[in-house]
Amino acid sequence: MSTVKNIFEDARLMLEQVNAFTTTNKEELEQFRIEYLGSKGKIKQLFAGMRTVAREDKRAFGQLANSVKQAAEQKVIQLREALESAADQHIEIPDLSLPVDNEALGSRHPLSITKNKICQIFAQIGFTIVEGPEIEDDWHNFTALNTPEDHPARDMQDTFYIDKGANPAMLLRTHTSSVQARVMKSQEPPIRIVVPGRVYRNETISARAHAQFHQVEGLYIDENVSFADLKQTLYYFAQEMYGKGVKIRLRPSYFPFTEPSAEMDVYWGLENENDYRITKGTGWLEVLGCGMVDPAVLDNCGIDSQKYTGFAFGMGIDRQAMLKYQIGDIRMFFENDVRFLRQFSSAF
Ligand code: 2NM
Repeated sequence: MSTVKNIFEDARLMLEQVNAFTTTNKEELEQFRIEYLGSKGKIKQLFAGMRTVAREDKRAFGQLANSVKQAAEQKVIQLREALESAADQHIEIPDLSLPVDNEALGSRHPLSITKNKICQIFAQIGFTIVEGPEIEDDWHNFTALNTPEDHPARDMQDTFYIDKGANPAMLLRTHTSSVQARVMKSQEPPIRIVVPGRVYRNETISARAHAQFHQVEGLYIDENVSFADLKQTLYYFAQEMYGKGVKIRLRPSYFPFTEPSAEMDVYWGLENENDYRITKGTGWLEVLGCGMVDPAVLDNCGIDSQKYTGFAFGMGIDRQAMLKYQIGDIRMFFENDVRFLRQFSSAF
């Protein structure tokens, strides 16, 4: 039989045990409830011990026993709620030993695939790939390239000016030739470069035209570079790009920075209605512009036009990619819709 002192101590110990109890298991909680609060439970026995307590201590003991009972009841309610809310949230501990799902690989953008193909063809015959700023000054974009002050391309309608008041005016480059002007200014011939990149023109956006598009331009300057070199280089390019049997033709044209200037067509064929549409009924498809670099351009950039000659060419990447992949709307390139993007190979 417990002494009075011991029964007080038993109660305090029980309170501590009740407060310290915890579980996330339903069965364990039920066992706890029966053990403490059941009809033959520890708390019932505690109250039964009241008769051994001296009269003057009964009140204090009663309070202590009640606090044990309340603590046990509270504990059962609190743990039951915690269990129910965990069940509501369907908390499941994941199996950390399972292998992870592989993330799907990204795919190369169709413009990048086309750009890389064009650059690789020229790299194979000794051209170096150069890139430069998209925000340019008026001098590198126009003046150096022999574009007169009153040329319509300089018009606000065609060019996005960032600061027309600045001297020189600042703009978004309208072609990548601005980079070629930079290279000519800073390097001695021989120069053999291709410049890929994004360019900007103030166009009304439609399925066929965009205010941003992509170009690859090329430049070759050395002693005795001739139009025959230009023609043979572009023929080699056409064979690599469109197949060994390709037919090309050069038509006279005009650009401020080349003289003479030409446009190159490749023979596409007239086999179906679509061929008629894209070749405007001629069977020929225009793929690039080119020419002998105007001596004034060389002089503007500090290259002796008495000693050196050069050829240059430029082509749009977007239209070539549209033809290659049969994409009917140029805006698809810039929407970053993964349903569009993942149709292209992840290879170069
Ligand atoms: C074209 C057509 C013809 C061209 C000229 C130059 C430079 F900087 F050397 F003067 N770069 N690119 C050029 C020539 C570009 O694109 C249709």
